[in-house]
Amino acid sequence: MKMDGMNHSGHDQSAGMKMDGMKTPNYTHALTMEKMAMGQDVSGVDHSKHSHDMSSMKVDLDSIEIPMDMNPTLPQISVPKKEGPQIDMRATGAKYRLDDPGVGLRNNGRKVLTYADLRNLYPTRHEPQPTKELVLHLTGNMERYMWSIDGITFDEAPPLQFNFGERIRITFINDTMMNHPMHLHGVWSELETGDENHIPRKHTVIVQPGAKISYRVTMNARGDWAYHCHMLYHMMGMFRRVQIR
Ligand SMILES: [Cu+2]
Repeated sequence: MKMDGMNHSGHDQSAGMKMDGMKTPNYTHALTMEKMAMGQDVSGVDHSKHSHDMSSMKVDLDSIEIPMDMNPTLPQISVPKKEGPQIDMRATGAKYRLDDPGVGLRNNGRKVLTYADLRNLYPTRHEPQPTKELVLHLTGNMERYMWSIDGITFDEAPPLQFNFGERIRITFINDTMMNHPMHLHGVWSELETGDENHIPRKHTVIVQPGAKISYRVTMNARGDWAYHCHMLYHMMGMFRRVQIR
């Protein structure tokens, strides 16, 4: 079976997971913060022409960007994991690659929009920082076309349980060579793009092969919710029940 135009037969695993020199998003806000700390103007207004106009003292709030810590130290939620033939590869050194257009769309001469370009039109709501992190590995065996999360399929997995109102950071590491659009029902997935002030709120978040992605969730909807990959053929394994109590 051939998928996504990739030839999976007999591929070298290390070569297969090699990143093509991709980098994490370039954040300009650190520099912006530095300038502001030094008392420099960051609003882009030329104050020299109207230095007596008090309105020019106004700081453009939109330009104040708070650096986002992409590797915060948070207590980890422990989840069961299983090794075995259901996992045929691991993404060692998975990185945030939000600016990567993805397989087949890189360096093709066109501007390709990526998650790094996604910006909420409205300022981020004032939500507390997450208190815990849930790290999940998207796992599989390409040859056997088996899919799982942390090596465990839906029928074997205990539900993921959260307390109502909890603020959680979820990080996915995609150990496979396919994209997995992960959908957590019932609550918003607030994607970490690097821009702390305009965090996009999503339902489904695509996790690219060999990549890492993080988002924040406020568990503010009581009930049992589906959490799954949106690829129909992956869903049986890449599925979890989420319980918010
Ligand atoms: Cu999938």
